[in-house]
Amino acid sequence: MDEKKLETIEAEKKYDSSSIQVLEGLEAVRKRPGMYIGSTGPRGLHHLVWEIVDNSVDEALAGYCTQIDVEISVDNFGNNVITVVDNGRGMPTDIHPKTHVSATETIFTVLHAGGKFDNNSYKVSGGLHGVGASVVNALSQQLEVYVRRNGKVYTQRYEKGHPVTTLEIIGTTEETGTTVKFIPDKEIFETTIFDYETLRQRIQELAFLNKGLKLTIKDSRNPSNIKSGEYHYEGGIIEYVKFLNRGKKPLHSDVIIVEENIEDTLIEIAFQYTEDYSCNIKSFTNNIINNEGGTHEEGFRNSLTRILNNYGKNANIFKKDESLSGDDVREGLTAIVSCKISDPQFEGQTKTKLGNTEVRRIVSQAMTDKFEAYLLENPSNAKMIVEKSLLALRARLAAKRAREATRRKSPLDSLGFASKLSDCRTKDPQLAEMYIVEGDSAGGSAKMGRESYYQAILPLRGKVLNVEKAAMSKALNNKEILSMIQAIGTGIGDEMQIENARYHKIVIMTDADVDGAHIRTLLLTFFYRFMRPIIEKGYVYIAQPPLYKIQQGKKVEYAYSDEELNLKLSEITGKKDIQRYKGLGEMNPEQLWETTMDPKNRILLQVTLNDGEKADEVFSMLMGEDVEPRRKFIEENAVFAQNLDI
Ligand code: 0R9
Repeated sequence: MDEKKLETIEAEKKYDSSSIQVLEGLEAVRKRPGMYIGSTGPRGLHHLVWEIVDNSVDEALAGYCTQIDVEISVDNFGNNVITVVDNGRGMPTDIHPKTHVSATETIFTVLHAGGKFDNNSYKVSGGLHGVGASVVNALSQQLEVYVRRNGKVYTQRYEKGHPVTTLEIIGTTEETGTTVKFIPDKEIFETTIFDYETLRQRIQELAFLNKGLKLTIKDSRNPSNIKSGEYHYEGGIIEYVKFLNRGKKPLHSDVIIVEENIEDTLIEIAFQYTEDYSCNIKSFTNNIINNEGGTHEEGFRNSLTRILNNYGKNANIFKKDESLSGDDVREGLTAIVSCKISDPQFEGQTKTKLGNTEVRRIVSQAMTDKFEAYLLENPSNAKMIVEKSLLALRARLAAKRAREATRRKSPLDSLGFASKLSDCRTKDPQLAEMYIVEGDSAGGSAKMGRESYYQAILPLRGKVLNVEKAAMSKALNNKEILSMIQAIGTGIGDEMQIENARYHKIVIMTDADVDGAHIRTLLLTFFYRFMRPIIEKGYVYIAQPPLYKIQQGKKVEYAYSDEELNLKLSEITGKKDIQRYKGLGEMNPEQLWETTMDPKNRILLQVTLNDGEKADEVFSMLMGEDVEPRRKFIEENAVFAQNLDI
């Protein structure tokens, strides 16, 4: 609540009027929930849990809470119930002099009350998070709080944000802590069913990001299938890096840690090189992931390049004129960059990019202090890291020379070979679409069926690209992948310029079989690793061809899922013919246009960063040495790849 409102309340000195003011605030939340929690879909729903858990994490950061438990259960009416328990000091329960109600009630009924009452110094929530317990309360059909403090147990109950009891004492206890139990309001949310895996993953992430803090999760909704997890990492982000590198071969056994508190900004960086070629940097501010990076990540990247170049020069490892680029020093790198700061500024498309400029310098200073010392103290690891980067540099230069050589030999196009791209006529990227189509025959149908003014077709031959056999580095040298890079027009990696994208829709169209799933995984992994901005901008889509054709006399209908097929069949009486499409090649040009390419009928799934990350994991798994998960992937995708958003 802002200063002005508090003054009005104080002037009126009346409990009733103040509580009316308060409720006005929460009505606004119910009227426009999206403004406070982002959406009323599954994301917004899960956000409620993080609002409550964040308060407990803040108490842990203040040094008073060591354990947080989250449970999903159901009540007698089948509603999902969330319970969050912490063992902190317990929320203050005393009557607040300005609002004339207990601090607990104020926290749950006044918008943004948190900052007014706590000591502020440790509260680090930022971004969409930290809007507080009152928002959760406003959007819950029921909420109960239990406070264990001063030897007593206090409780209060609310409905849709309104208190229905006063804060009362119901018992005694030796313990301290806070419990919040809530049922999201069905009138507000599109769904009120929580996803265990979503909650579990974030809880594990919070455990990695807050070393020493124990977090547990339990899903007791189905008595015959109770799920639970316990996460507690004394090593914090060091263990996070080890976790991300499981299944990869580390180049050096230890995880390098840079930890410093400079100008009230806590910087924690953990990183380790592997024999892999990809780079995985995750950055966080106040426990919230920054998908678009920001000044902390820039500081880290820049200093990594600077420090390794300095070391290589001083140790006489480089041949003359050799200088490592950012891409070179990041090959095979896994890193967590986490900062905790009291006034985070966010920018970028999704407001997930850290903007505080001072952080760049602070991270750079911390890296100089700690990573330079590490290299001097661990000369054999230092040499391995610099030499790995050097290999990347030399491979990059060799590939460039080879490209230039072919270009001179045959002036077919800038890549030195005839691309199979059938381009569209428009040059307006906002209108232009590129279909990446598996197989020459489907490519042919797509070419004939398309609307050539705005649809370009690039056929990729499936066999060539079987990801089981092709490492990402091979994919990079693959002619078809190269023509795809050329067609998109942005370049890749460090040199990528998103504003040069020639299409704002890049549609992956593959068969619904194992090969198709492989190729899709490869392409998504490739985009995720080398052209991430096109995913961030939402330019990448997955086409969804129909699975069935239903013919009754002359009438033809299509079904895109088994459910749809059953529904359509139940509506049809009489003789019908059902064809199950095994590949795009089975459709003629008109059918392909009508079902999969015509904006009027087609279903396109927009790829998110999360999809890219998952594809990257699947890809690593497919490349890995473990046969079992690969067999499972093939089994799951063999019948039909229904789960298109892997
Ligand atoms: C289960 C979810 N837990 C919480 O929401 C929670 C809030 C909270 C808290 C304090 C301690 N534990 C908590 N758990 C706290 C206590 C004190 C000072 N600051 C914070 C204290 O004892 O002095 N609070 C978060 C906001 C507030 N308390 C406050 F505004 F009421 F002070």
